[in-house]
Amino acid sequence: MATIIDGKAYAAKLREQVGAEVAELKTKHKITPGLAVVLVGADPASEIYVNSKGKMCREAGMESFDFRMPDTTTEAELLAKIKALNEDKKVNGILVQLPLPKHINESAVINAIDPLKDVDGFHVINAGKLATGQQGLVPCTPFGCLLLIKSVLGDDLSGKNAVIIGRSNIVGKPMANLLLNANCTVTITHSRTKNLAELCARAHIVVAAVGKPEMVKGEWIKNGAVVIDVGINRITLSDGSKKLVGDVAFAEAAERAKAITPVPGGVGPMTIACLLSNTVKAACLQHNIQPQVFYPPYSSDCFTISPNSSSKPK
Ligand code: NAP
Ligand code: LUD
Repeated sequence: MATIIDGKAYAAKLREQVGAEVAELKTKHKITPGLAVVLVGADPASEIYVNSKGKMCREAGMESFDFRMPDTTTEAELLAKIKALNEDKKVNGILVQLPLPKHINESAVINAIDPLKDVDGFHVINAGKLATGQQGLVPCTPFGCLLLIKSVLGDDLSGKNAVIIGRSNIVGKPMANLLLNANCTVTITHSRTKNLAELCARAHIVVAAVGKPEMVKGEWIKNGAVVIDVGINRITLSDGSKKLVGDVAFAEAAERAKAITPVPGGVGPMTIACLLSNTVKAACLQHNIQPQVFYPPYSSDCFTISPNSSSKPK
């Protein structure tokens, strides 16, 4: 039976380390990192994530600036908001929660964010830096996945076969680049991929980011693989109750995997913890200070398998 990777506990530990770095930035440099989160519209799931981002930001000792805009907001109005946040010295990180209403061009909005404040790592400059192996801000979800993978396999992932299911700009592609930079042999798969089950069967690492409930079957998984389930799907059971499930058939996959992330309590909490870490990183970069938490290299050696140990980052 697989070890269940406790993303919630790892995320709490990472937030604790971020909090310690924030405290040091305040005392040594008189800087309080600030994160601005912009939500356009009232999607219930987005509201939950955005509230949680603000709360955890404040708990880590940072400033949180919340902006709620109606779903009738025009692209020009949103771009004007971003311009103001780019110019605001108290704001070190800017995040525009996705998805945006259909009438707004997402890339135009993302690319209007100052790349040094782009704590989502979605700006084309940060995407390009990641793709060419240069330091930049890295997307939170795949970065969290990498840390969870390293918590199981250690820092050296050289030569591992990694199969990523999904090729979105926010998860699949940056995940592939992170694992490629870590010397894995990476296969990116998507809706047109043939023989997905056979490709998965050769993978030491499987990352599923599809958005299809329990699509990845236990029999696709190689014995001893590490399985990271990014999917968040809200399904309705036959008795009418609602349940959150991932993209992986968890019980089946857990019979073969070495380690597997649950949904909820796996990748989701890591996304938010990595956002806080990116905000501190951004504040440091803007003030020419060397950041500490996971920067560089993307080491997990301060992030031991025991989530309860209180070791400080090295
Ligand atoms: P997305 O933009 O919808 O991309 C989904 C990807 O899955 C696409 O590349 C698509 O292929 C591929 N796909 C669809 N059906 C497939 C199939 N039958 N076989 C193989 N590939 C298939 O989604 P996303 O934004 O990456 O998110 C994926 C999931 O992760 C969602 O459930 C989302 O809610 C969740 N998520 C969770 C977090 C977190 O923090 N836990 C963060 C972000 C996203 P094509 O490119 O060919 O269409
Ligand atoms: N947009 C994200 N849109 C959606 N789950 C998140 C997320 C926490 N610009 C921008 O935060 O990084 C983003 N940047 N995203 N997501 C998804 C994606 C965005 C998803 C789940 C969770 C963030 C989370 O904490 C909990 C868990 O898995 O344990 C469960 C809570 C729940 O109801 O999903």
